[in-house]
Amino acid sequence: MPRFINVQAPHPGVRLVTLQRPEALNALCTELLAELAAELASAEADEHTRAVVITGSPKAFAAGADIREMAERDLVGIFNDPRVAHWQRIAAFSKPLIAAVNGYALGGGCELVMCADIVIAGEDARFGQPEINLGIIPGAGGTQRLLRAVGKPLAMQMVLTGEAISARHAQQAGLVSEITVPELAVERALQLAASIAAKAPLAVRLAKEALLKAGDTDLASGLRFERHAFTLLAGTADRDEGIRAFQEKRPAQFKGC
Ligand code: DAK
Repeated sequence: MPRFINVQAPHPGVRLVTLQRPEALNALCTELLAELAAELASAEADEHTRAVVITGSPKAFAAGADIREMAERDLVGIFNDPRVAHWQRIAAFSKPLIAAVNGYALGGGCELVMCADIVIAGEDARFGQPEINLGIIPGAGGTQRLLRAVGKPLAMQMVLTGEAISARHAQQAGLVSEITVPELAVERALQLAASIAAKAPLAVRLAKEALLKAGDTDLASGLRFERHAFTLLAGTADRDEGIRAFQEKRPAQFKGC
């Protein structure tokens, strides 16, 4: 049984993962990260899981890496840090990952948000990379993904000052897709996850892969990938079903083949 996460299945095809370490504002200790990485690996392997929502508590999505744990690691400890592998597994999750964020999303918490594909924020959420206040820099992709998400000036401002930004600012900057009242962030994220879960799984998978390509390759290579992915989907039964359902004016029943 995981200790620091709770997993529910509120809709068919949807898993809701809640970080549960309230005494430390969901600080991402190694054990929590290991549980999260294992849960995503299980969701990855389960063909019935089509989307995952990750959330925290009303006060904190996650307040970053566990600073107490970090204090115990010297250079060699950081060199052999088991968290690196957990983060890599989390970032490599191939199914849609939706973050529902309330309260603090700081340091590793903000980096976890940036591993998500869609971000719903309660209007009280705060996003920041305060590592500079500890004499370090972001270590789970914060310098790379933040710059790609919000552009150079704001990424520099956040990383160099450590100052957090509001949900509204994060949305304007491109870090957040939608804002809700805090009580509805999870519900809205689940609604989107349920909608995605009803789509053709192979199309969803290739759409995510193609969109992610846009962030890390040149335009010509990205367009080539899109073309190949588009062509591949022409051979699926779900594409035939989608087109037929449109013509017959009924909802499509996708099967994942
Ligand atoms: N780690 C451990 N405990 C934390 C914590 C954290 N990040 N954040 C909060 N807590 C604990 C507090 O110590 C306190 O515990 P007690 O004293 O009650 O035992 C409890 O949670 C409640 O916190 P506060 O009393 O401080 O609550 P406040 O409302 O006053 O303040 C706050 C909330 C979020 C503003 C404040 O707690 C805060 O500033 N927290 C630290 C935020 C922070 O600096 N985060 C960045 C950490 S560095 C890597 C991957 C990732 C990373 C690095 C490497 N590799 C793979 C190599 C990431 C690094 C980071 O995230």
